[in-house]
Amino acid sequence: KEHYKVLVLGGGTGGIAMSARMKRKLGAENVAVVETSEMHYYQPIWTLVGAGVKSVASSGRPTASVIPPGVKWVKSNVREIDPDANTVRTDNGMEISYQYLIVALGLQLHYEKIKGLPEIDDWEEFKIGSNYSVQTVEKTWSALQNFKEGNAIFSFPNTPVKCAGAPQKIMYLTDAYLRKTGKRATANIVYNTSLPVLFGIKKYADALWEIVKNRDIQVNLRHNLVEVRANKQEAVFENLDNPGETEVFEYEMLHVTPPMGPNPVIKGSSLADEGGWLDVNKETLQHNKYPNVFGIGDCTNLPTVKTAAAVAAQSSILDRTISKVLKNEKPDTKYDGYTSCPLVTSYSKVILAEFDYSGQPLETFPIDQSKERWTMYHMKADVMPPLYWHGLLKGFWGGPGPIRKIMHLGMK
Ligand code: FAD
Ligand code: UQ1
Repeated sequence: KEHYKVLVLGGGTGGIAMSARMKRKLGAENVAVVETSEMHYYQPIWTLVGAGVKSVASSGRPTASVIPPGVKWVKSNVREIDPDANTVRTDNGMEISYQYLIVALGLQLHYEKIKGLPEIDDWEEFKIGSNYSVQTVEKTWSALQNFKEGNAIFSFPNTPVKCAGAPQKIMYLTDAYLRKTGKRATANIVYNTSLPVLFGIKKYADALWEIVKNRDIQVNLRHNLVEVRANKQEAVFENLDNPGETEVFEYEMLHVTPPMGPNPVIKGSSLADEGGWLDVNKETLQHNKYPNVFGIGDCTNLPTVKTAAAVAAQSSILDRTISKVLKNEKPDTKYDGYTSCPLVTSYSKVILAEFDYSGQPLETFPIDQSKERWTMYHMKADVMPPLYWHGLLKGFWGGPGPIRKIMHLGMK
């Protein structure tokens, strides 16, 4: 039986960032991370992979290369967490005990909940794509290139999602692509979302409504994708305001954002809240029942939008919380819910949404970020990837808070 002072579950964005920070604090030999995947992916760039701007290869690096040198990599699946016994069991039969546990297991995609959705190998034939997984993101680009005429349909599920803007970013890129290739006149672009709004924050929603109007994009609120009849190229949506009532849309291209849910390992443990998400304090990220357990990222019940930008801000807070707990002091720094969603609106423009728990914009730059800007596109496409690989994953980038303070010096 192995023992570590700090055990990290999950080697995604939050898990690797925290492994790097814990190594710096406690030494590599005191830290282990459990991750089953051979590859680590920078998921935010998949938006541009689906639109043919970047390659899928550029989004991934071997997990071995992102685990901080000296930190132990347990290459297996977490099967069971027993927080009362401070142990974790893995699929390869290991039992690992810990003094402190950091849970960063992400969320689960549920493509299987959409009735009739074909096997991924057949998606190209059926003109289906999805930017949400490494197996399906290139299918989006195929569907775009194969588009002739008809409906391009984009879905948004009736569950929490990661990066709530991503389901519509690919729609704006599709609009731009079809205009560029002269096919827009014979295309209908339709956004069918389960939400009652286009975007959760009014300032950005207003800007996006203006864009869909100007670009002749149809938005149907409270429409939830429940079935795909691939042979007929039909997508069936349920009207959430009138359950049981469905509407069938023929499509020439379908972009699926799958239903998402909590990680089953958390859901099946006493670490979960009623919904199955990791139950943490929303200011300190310490578990609400087990003081030696902490959480970060998509797996938690933090009431903010799940993004890598949020993970960055959370990583600096959690670092500080753990420092305090190690010294037997009370955690003091407070997470404000910061999250960010670079809303790609064309091949050269981004609206940079940033906000906090209050639902109010919390913008880094002293300019109106609800305007489409090429500077922000450049940031998304060229600045963010190196910031991710060399800043966030190495434990150096804790979100733009300090930059925001400098940028707003002397202003209100
Ligand atoms: P993840 O990075 O998903 O990591 C979870 C890890 O846990 C994975 O490596 C997984 O293999 C591992 N795991 C799961 N179960 C087990 C188990 N039982 N045992 C062992 N390991 C396990 N964010 C932004 O900030 N800006 C954007 O523009 C943006 N765009 C996005 C666009 C798309 C299409 C997608 C899909 C995401 C986007 N995001 C964006 C969101 C961002 O990628 C995630 O919020 C972020 O990666 C969450 O980090 P995490 O550590 O919580 O989870
Ligand atoms: C961010 O910190 C981050 O994580 C590295 C992202 O994920 C890719 C983002 O998309 C954004 C926008 C931020 C916030 C950073 C700045 C400079 C506003």
